[in-house]
Amino acid sequence: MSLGAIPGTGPATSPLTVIRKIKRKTFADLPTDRTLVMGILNITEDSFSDGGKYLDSGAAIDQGLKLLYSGADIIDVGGESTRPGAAEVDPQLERERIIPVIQALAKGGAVVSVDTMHVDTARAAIDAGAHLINDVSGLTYEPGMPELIAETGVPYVLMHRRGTAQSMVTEANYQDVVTEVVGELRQLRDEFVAKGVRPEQIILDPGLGFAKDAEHNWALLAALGELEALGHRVLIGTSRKRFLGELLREGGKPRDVQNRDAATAATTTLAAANGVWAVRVHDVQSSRDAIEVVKAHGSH
Ligand code: PMM
Repeated sequence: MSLGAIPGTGPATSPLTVIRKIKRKTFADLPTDRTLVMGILNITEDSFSDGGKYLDSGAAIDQGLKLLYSGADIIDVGGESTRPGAAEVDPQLERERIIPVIQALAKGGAVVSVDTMHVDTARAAIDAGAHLINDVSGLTYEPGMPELIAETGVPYVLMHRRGTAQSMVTEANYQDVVTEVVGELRQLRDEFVAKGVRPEQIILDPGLGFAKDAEHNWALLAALGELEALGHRVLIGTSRKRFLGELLREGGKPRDVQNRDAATAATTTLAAANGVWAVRVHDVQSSRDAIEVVKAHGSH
């Protein structure tokens, strides 16, 4: 889809005119009567599902608009892969990848979230129009991040992860994964609040797949209420992840990454039925549909 294809704009309208005509959205405009869908836009070389597809800004903006028009409430833009073993991306390169895309999508009427662990990138993203910061650094967050979030007042996803992309596979050791993840998130939350972040800015995420194996992920999914009991919005990311591929093994091998969307939508159903605030997914429509089903069911 090109920018000129935004509904109601007519074929002769230039993309820039189109963008100027669209009302910018704010975080407060997001629906509050159902679970939200955050569409994933990775501008990276090596993300496990969409790596290498959107390195060109035009392709990334087109994909962001596609996500938006298939029903995404939020577009999560990332310039650094978080997969286990992924090489770190220079924050300058990360910014070059994501800033033009954030600017275009925010102008185009999207609520934009930015998947970054870097304070300088988070600041540049907010200046470019991003509405929330999605930080997967977990227990290894950068100094200065709480202060930035307190100063700007933007919503902030505090995700659980032990170790770095290099070390997290070996750090998936828990006696009681639910108690430990909830306890570590509570501790992180307290650190952010002590530095001036308002509790309502904080969105908690158990970080499925980040220093967690399949059993850990299933245990956390079965105990979402314990996380919600901390009193914050909850976000989860299951989309196309390895634990779904392992569940659906075929011919002795995990199900292919591109063929895990039905399973992802099933986890969205579980999340929505448990009152989760938002799900982070690659395929937006199947999760939006699942949420509508849960909403209709709940209204009878
Ligand atoms: N998962 C990935 C990346 N970012 N952010 C949050 N908040 N939660 C997640 O579970 C999460 C994330 C990895 O998936 P990707 O490589 O498909 O983006």
